[in-house]
Amino acid sequence: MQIINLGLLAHVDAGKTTTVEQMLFHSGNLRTLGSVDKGDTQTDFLAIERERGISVTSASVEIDAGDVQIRMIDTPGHMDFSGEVERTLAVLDGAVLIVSAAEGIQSQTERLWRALREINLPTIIFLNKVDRMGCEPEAVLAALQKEFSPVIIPVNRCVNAGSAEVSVENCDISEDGILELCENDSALAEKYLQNEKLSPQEIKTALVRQTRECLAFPLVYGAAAMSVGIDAFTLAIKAFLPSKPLLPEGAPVGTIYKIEHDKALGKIAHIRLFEGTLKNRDAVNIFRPSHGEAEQFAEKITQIHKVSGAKREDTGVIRGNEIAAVCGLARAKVGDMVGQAFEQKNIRISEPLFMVKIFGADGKERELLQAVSELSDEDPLMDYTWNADLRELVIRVMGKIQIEILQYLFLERYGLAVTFSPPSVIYKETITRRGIGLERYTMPKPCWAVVKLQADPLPRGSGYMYECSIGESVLRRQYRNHVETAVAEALKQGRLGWEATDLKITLIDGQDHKFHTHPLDFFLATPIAVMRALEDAEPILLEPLVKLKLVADETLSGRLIGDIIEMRGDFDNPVMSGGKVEMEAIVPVAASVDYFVRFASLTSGRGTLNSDFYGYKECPLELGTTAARRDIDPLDRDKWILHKRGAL
Ligand SMILES: Nc1nc2c(ncn2[C@@H]2O[C@H](COP(=O)(O)OP(=O)(O)OP(=O)(O)O)[C@@H](O)[C@H]2O)c(=O)[nH]1
Ligand SMILES: [Mg+2]
Repeated sequence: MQIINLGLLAHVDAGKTTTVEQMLFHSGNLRTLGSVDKGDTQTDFLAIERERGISVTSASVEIDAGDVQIRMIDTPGHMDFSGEVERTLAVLDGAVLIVSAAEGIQSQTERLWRALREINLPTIIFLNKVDRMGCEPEAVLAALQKEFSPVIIPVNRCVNAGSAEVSVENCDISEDGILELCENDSALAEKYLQNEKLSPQEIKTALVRQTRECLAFPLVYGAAAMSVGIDAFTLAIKAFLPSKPLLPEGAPVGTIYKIEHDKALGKIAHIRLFEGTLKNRDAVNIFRPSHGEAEQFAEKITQIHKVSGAKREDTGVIRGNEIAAVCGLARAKVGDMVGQAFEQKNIRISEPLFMVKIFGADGKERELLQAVSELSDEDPLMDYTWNADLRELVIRVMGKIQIEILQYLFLERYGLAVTFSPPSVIYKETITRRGIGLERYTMPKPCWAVVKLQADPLPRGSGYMYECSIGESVLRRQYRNHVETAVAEALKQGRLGWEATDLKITLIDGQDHKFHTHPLDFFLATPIAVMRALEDAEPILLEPLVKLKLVADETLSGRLIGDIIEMRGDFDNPVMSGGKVEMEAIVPVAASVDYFVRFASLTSGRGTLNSDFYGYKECPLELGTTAARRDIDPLDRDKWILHKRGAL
């Protein structure tokens, strides 16, 4: 038996959920066809998804397609739930990028394409909604070939596109397509140049090979809601994407990509196994990536379910290359590795740029914290801080839709009627020159931890790096690990109150004491050294920027330029054509939060505005915001030491 674990990715409303439903139906795996508009599909099974007609979490179903089992993971398309997509990417053998023939390439389509190319995942494109009046499938294909890759090659064609009578038929690969394939295959090119005719089989073989090597991308036209192109699509998945064998035995190696909480079953971890098997009652080692050495602990499996939409079947076993829901892993988190630690590539599609305070759970703080901790196990990007003194809970979020969904979840799942403060922007901070931080924690005895750190600035977007330049003879390995862990933790709140990034910290000296060092002394001393190094290195604010793409009536160009300047933005030369102006601008998130509403009213709803996270850039202190320290400042040294020693 062969398996393909396949992700369906697209911008919001492109038709992912509809396509999965149709595939289930066409393959005979579903008796009655559901629809998003009626709210009865297999993969949008949460009440909120059915009510609102959008997917909020990823959901998977299995399709028996003859000799291949296709596990399809339907992902949410709204940018606010990009984290859910990121996590799914880690467990796929192939991907389908759905593009709507009516709306064309959207910012989210671009982000997803970039992510797919970065992790080198074989990809098919499904060009959906070819029935929509006024759609131009050929123009969207041309745009895809221009923006994404010239080796996007249609394997079928539409008849009567743009009408309810649309149908698709198989076709040979075009001359242009063959030429593109030849670009990547010199043997094929040679044969073609010598005027030998290439057989359809040879061309197909080349396309299969190049798809699997991520050099070519087959494209299928269809209209999922009209049941058009579904069989061609299923055939393309089987023909072009790589499948994996079912591995019935061996030591397990896998990844947890999704966590759910069920009232009856407790925590449920969705696992993709790459190798080996797991069974009921197995004890399994879980590894958590962290700075320093991976954390490790053992858990016992209580149940294993095969999942299809909302349905679960108790199978008691998961085999290599399968995906299943595993119960009993009480401490598991998304991103944990199962069986053994291995190198995992993390992809960031989007990041939470806002934070909000949660109100309204007076007297129910314990329940609120429990709820937030469960929700953040499910979505690690939504981390939270609880300030016990101010009794204030702050979470990080992607955007407004996520806040609405969270509000619903708090009420529905936990009976908590909460409200949120307006979102405020998450800044970061970095340093502008080399800084040194030394802490000698040798009094009051018993204690002994000396830590000397060096902080160096790195280019924008590099993130955080750590190096240890001292060996065993200077400081024992155990303590060097403590320093590394504590540095990463301390950098979450720099001197301006924000996460410190784009810098490198090097441990350049240290000392422990054979008798006096208490096992946790380095956790106490390191944050002080970190803060001193940051202070010495002259911290500055970084603010998040977005790239806006604006298209509006030509007569509005002056107004748009005025708006961008007012938002402290930079813009490229506006391009005028056909009575429209098209412009790209980079603007601070803080200044542009409400711009979507203003733009819609300025253009009377006839303009289009796309925004995409661009990165962080230096920002003068007076234009940004510093954040209050959420706990005791390590540079308030006496208080910090007392606090850390548990005396406060
Ligand atoms: N005309 C037309 N409408 C379609 C087609 N496919 C889907 N739709 C409609 O488009 C809307 C969105 O479809 P979904 O399947 O929910 O899209 P999605 O990509 O899963 O959306 P999210 O999960 O919210 O990102 C629904 O109203 C569908 O009925 C199609 O081929 N033609
Ligand atoms: Mg959906």
